[in-house]
Amino acid sequence: GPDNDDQTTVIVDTKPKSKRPPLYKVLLLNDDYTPMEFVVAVLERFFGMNHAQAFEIMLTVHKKGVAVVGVFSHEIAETKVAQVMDFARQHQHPLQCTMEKE
Ligand code: TYC
Repeated sequence: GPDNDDQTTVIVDTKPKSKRPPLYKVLLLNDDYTPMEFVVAVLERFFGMNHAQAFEIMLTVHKKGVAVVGVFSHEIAETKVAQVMDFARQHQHPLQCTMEKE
């Protein structure tokens, strides 16, 4: 056409991009050896839960194998995972904590 002589495809103003940063779920995994009270203490110490909340989430992990314990920015999620893994290692418990993009 007169304004597009070579008939190149022109895309005008696609969806406006709302640049929200991605969020990451922090997951706690069950195992057969970490004491229940240690997991409760982890959830209180690093995830700001009260004792009742922490006990409830610990039982969910114990019964279902895994639970989301929080949702954070990439940097905060990485810090939480590192804190939990360090604390578990210091106490020689095999507790595993991971993160995944929401
Ligand atoms: N399954 C463990 C036990 O019976 C308790 C436990 C709960 C371990 C949650 C890990 O993320 C966990 N002692």
